[in-house]
This record gives sequence, structure tokens and C-alpha cells, in this order.
Amino acid sequence: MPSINPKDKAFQNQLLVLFSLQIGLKNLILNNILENIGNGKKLLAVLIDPDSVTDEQQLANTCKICTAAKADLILVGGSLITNGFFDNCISIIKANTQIPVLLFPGNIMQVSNEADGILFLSLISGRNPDLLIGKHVLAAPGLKKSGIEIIPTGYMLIDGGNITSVSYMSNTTPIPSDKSAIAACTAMAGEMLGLKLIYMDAGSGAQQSIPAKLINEVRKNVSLPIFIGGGIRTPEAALAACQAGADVIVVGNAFEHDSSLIKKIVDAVHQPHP
Ligand code: 1GP
Repeated sequence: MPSINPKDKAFQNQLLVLFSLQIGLKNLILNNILENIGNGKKLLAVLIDPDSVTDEQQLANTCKICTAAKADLILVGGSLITNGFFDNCISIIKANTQIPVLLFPGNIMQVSNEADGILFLSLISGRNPDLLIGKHVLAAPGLKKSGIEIIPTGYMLIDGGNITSVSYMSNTTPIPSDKSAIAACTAMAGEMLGLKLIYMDAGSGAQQSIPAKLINEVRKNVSLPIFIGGGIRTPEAALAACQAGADVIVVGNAFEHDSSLIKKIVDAVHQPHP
């Protein structure tokens, strides 16, 4: 497949930022991501699943660790929230860190005006119309009133070797991890439809994170920011995803087990990537 020169990509991103600023769009978080990419910087997003939070003090501490480690974004969401802790979770995060908070909703109940923005996910790897457009219609009026930043996101599930909550709950089949061309064409279609970023996810707790070859094939074919998550547990795995072309690395599960990993993985992601 033809490839996109990374220099052209950086230039396109800078033009996009300027254009958005000129027409006064409220795209602060997306613009910040694009600016960082334009400057050759990769970002680390910490995923907090409210259902995994057992202790408010522990959540406050996690926020402080994220701030000290210079994590770039906090995503909040989960496939299923059984403990009723969603709104409170966002309030505690906002009270304990200045890091921008983006909703990463597992369903339309996971919306809060207290967040800074939302990844408005269209599950483009699947063929479930509800998750391509149906739920979005239901969520649209509330989101419009909320005033939070809406980031149209092409969400793609990639097989990580086990059935994850997200693949089960979404009732969709992930893209096989050795089918790079399918992933690239799916991401290209998302870009042509006007989505603003691509999030490829092997699912929380995936046995295997997304292979470098697949990330690289998508990188060569789209100029959008690429989020990569699912099954990343080590600085080495985060670094490999960055080197393959990821712009933002998302880690959740590993940090739930060991919060000291946050700084190690942030440092790996922030190191210069030639
Ligand atoms: C899941 O991409 C995220 O949607 C993060 O996955 O919890 O495995 O880090 P992990």
C-alpha cells in the first residue's frame, strides 16, 4: 500500500490545529494531541475503570502518581459498571489532578459533564449498527448540552488472543491480529468518513497486545492520531508500539496491579523516538 511521509503528516496536523483555532472550535484536547504529534512527542493515557476502583483514597493517590509521572491523559470508562461509582469517580479524579479527563464510554450511561471531553466511539471494526451510529443518536442531545469536547473516534477491536469484555459486550468480532490490510483499510475508511482519531484496542487484559506489524501498516495509511491499548504491561511493549507508529499508548490493567509502573511506562513513551 502507498505510504504517508511522516513529515507531511506533521505538517497536515499543524494545518489542522491552525484551522480549528481560526474557526474557533473547542478542540483543546485534540489540538494538544495534534501539536504533540507535530513536535514528535508520544503520549501516555492512563485508563481508569470505575468498576475496578474499590477505595476513594486509592483513586486519589493514583491521580497524584499520574500527575507526578507526567501522564498526558486520563481515560475513564469500562464495559460494565456494577458499583455505581461512575460520577463520583470523575469528581475524585478532577479534584486530584489537572490532567485532562476523557470519557471512554462502554455505554451511553457513562457520560459526565465534569469530564473535559469524550472519545465519541464508533466501533468501525464491527458490524453492530447500534455501536456504529445507534447509541450515538441517543447520546447526541445530552452531549450537545454538556459543552464537553467531542472527539469523533474510529474504535477498532483487534484480536488479543482471548475473548475480552469489550468484544463480548459489543457483540462484534475483532479484526484478526495478522490481518494488517483489513485493519489499514478499516482505519482508512474511518479517516475518509471524517473521524478525528483511530483507537485500536486489543481489549482490557488482552493476552497479547497489538502486533507492531499491524500498527505500522495502519500508520503508513492514515494521518490521524493513533491510540493503541490492550494488554500493554511493560515499558518495552509501550516503546515497541510507539516505534511501530502509535501516537498515544493506553494502559489500564497493568497500573491497577502496580501503580509504580506508571512512571516507568510514561518515561518509555516520552523518550525521543527517531
Ligand atoms: C482497554 O486499551 C485499554 O480498553 C487498556 O487495556 O487494561 O489491558 O491496559 P489494558
